[in-house]
Amino acid sequence: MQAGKPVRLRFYRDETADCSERVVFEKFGIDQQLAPFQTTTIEFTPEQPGEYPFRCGMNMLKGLLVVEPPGERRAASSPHKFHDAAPAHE
Ligand SMILES: [Cu+2]
Repeated sequence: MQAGKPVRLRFYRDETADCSERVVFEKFGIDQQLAPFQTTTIEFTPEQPGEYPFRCGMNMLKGLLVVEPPGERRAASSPHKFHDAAPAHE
């Protein structure tokens, strides 16, 4: 993700177990309930670069959202650039 750009995350909860009932992004003040077997969309805009952990309500399931400074990621992650750099093979 890039700082200053809106983020849209879609969580599909593929079970009814209590553990996956909530997703929490503490730094962004998000504590969202996830309905079983449905997709829940979470949107926010990280303004500062950094690493932002997210987790379930019980702190067992975990993930990490990495936010990079504006503009920095573009060159390295461009699918076109990657494609062009690959050797031709036919
Ligand atoms: Cu849990």
